[in-house]
Amino acid sequence: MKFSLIGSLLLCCLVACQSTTSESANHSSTNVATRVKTDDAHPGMVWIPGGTFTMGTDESEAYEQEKPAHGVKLDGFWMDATEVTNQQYQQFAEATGYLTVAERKPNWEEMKQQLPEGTPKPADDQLVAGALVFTPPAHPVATYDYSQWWTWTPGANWRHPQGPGSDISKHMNHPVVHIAFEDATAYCQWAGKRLPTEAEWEYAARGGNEQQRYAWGNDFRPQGKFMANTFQGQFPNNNSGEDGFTGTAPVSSFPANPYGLYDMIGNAWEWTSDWYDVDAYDGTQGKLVDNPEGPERSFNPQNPYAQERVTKGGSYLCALDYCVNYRPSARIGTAYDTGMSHTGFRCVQAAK
Ligand SMILES: [Ca+2]
Ligand SMILES: [Ca+2]
Repeated sequence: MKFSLIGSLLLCCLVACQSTTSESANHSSTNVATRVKTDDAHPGMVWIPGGTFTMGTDESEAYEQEKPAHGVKLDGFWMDATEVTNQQYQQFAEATGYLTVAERKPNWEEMKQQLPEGTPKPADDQLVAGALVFTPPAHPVATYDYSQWWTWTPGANWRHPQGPGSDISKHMNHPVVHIAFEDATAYCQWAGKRLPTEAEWEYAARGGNEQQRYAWGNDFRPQGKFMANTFQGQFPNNNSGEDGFTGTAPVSSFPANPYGLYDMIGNAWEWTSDWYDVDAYDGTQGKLVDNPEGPERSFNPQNPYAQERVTKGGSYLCALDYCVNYRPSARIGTAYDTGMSHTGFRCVQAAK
């Protein structure tokens, strides 16, 4: 068995990146003039001007949970220019003594609320602190079975991303990972900020490029250039690292979008404050929704017991032959209490 029982239980709480959509070709790119605005009162942040945009997509190859495209109106806000880094999270942890979910012994009473009724309690020696680490198999595997590459790893957390024996000392400018929803929320509150809503995140990621497939245009690699840290090769067993990185990359290793935001697409998935409901956009067609804050509850028939929040942007593990979630409209649910080696976040702040 590759997994302990507890790891298998936790995997029940995960949503798979769904199998591939095929890639569109021969699109053209649109250049949008850069309009980065910063100020001294918001260090490390950029201003996202208010406005309206089209959220979601009607693209035939997109996943159903991204449809229909609909109008959204947003107030302006400040947003961290980069994913929160290990260095920044360390400052928070040292200042507050905060322990992330992955650093705490699991609470069975809380866990079982997200599992099918009657799920047996694991042995006490398996209820240990840990997280899910991407562990590529040595050979091709069926891409519907994510237990083939996610390994429950006792001792894995943001300080030890690959488990005991690994550390972040040479990766302080990489995005912090193994961050559960409450870990991200706690950091943002400490910093006087909050998590973005899904609408804010998607609007910011688009950078003013309306309804283009990718955040930077319609070509995945304009002029052959990689625009984000994703996965090249055969997922999950052969990561060629053609873009320069097989794992996370230092933040801002790839070009910023027109608002001055780095790595909205790829590198680490990013938490938003919205509950994940696959039907969240039902009934929105033709409407202009004002500053939406998401649905009232989590709803995902593929993962009916989990309480999921929306994560956005894809990661270094999103591949052309699997997942294709490195698009602004892409959205998946992630169990709020799950830390994974590809999940991080950034914060926003209201205008003031
Ligand atoms: Ca990569
Ligand atoms: Ca990201």
